[in-house]
Amino acid sequence: MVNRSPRYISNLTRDTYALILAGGRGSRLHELTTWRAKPALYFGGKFRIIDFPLSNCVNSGIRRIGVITQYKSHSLIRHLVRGWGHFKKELGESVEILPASQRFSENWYQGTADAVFQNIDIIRDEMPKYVMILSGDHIYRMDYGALLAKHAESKAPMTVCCMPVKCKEAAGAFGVMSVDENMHVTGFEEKPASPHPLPNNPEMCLASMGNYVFDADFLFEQLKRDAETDGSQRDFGKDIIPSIIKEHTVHAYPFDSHDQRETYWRDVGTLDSFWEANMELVSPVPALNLYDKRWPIWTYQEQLPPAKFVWEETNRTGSAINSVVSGGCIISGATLRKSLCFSNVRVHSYSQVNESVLLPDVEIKRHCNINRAILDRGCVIPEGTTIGKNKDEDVARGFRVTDNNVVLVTREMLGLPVGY
Ligand code: ADQ
Ligand code: ADP
Repeated sequence: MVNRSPRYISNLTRDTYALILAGGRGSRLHELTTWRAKPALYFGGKFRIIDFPLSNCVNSGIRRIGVITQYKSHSLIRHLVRGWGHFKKELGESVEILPASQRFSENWYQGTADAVFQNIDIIRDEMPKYVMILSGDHIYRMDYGALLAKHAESKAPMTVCCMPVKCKEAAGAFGVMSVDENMHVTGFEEKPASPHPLPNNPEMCLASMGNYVFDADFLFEQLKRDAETDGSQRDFGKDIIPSIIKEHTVHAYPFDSHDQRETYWRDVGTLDSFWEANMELVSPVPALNLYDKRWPIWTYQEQLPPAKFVWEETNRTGSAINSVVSGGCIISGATLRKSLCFSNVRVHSYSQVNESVLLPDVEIKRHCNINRAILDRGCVIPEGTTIGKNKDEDVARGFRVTDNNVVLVTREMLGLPVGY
């Protein structure tokens, strides 16, 4: 039986520095991440992906956070400054932005371990007992306090968060591990072509979520050792974990969602999975509860007027069915079904929008018919346009159509200037 003092968890979270890795491109999202890093991508009607790990930290009581940025970080940094810049150092809180700035060498961040190594002095200054390394790429709600408690009790110097994933989904996509009966990691392969299945289920394997907890001193030693190892790609999944498990005990922590209805964790690494995860939110009872006041997802809130729905004549309805509509939107004489509108979207009369994700500042002119589309920020769809009905036509117009027939349209594809 574990003996826990009343302040056990709060002492652990206070002793922790969280580092969110937010420098990756997310190349399978194609043009959606041409101008922004994947963690800056919009999600769920008003959030960006990075808001999820950040909110998990705050809701778990971890208030010292560093965000490591590299690739196309402008919109990410702007969001962090506007939405997460209010932490007070004098209260022991901080969200620090750590861009690649060639502090230790002439190189930008190489792998993920190098990105942490190049900030080692900044982390040391915080004097944490534990360092939590989190992927900035995923949508999930997780109580990191429970994870820290398990880490401290296991006495292992490193813990890797994991969850069962279908082998065919994990192949080439996730780090896959094997564990013994004590949940100690006995094997780890980064993105294997044929993942090692679970002993009791040949179709499933144990995937790493890319979230780790380290005893701080142990992490510093391992990063230094890795930096001195020839041939290392300076990556947690490729180098650090496979090498540590040979000599040290590494604990595996199975992820149990904060939301007990389902273990909700989405990678949204492809256009199809991004579209699907957004579509899940417009179902009557989605697996991800964004309305849970005990686990709020915080974000930058622009000051906007309320969403407005305008109905003018008998044959024109301004309505939204099974949809999510954010502030500043005007749906006028148009019908939205199973769709998400981010801030400041305008949909004009006689237009129909079905199963679509409209990012901020999109405008759909009159008499349009939009289906299974992702419209990037600032797209203006000309009057009378039909999207998502004829694949060849969409491709001929320069739109990207996925295998699942989801159509991505960006400002560039419409001939509009980028940098909106
Ligand atoms: P991936 O997510 O494919 O696999 P990677 O591309 O290294 O690995 O990205 C990990 C995180 O680091 C992401 O949040 C990304 O944004 C960020 N990142 C990538 N390169 C970076 C850099 N140079 N500087 C700063 N940040 C960077 C990882 C693990 C797998 C695990 C999956 C779970 O390696 O073992 O299964 O996450 O999704
Ligand atoms: P439509 O293409 O549907 O005719 P409009 O741009 O003319 O679109 O807007 C239709 C309706 O939307 C207006 O009659 C008004 O009720 C509402 N609307 C448009 N802009 C605004 C605004 N700035 N403030 C309040 N309501 C507006």
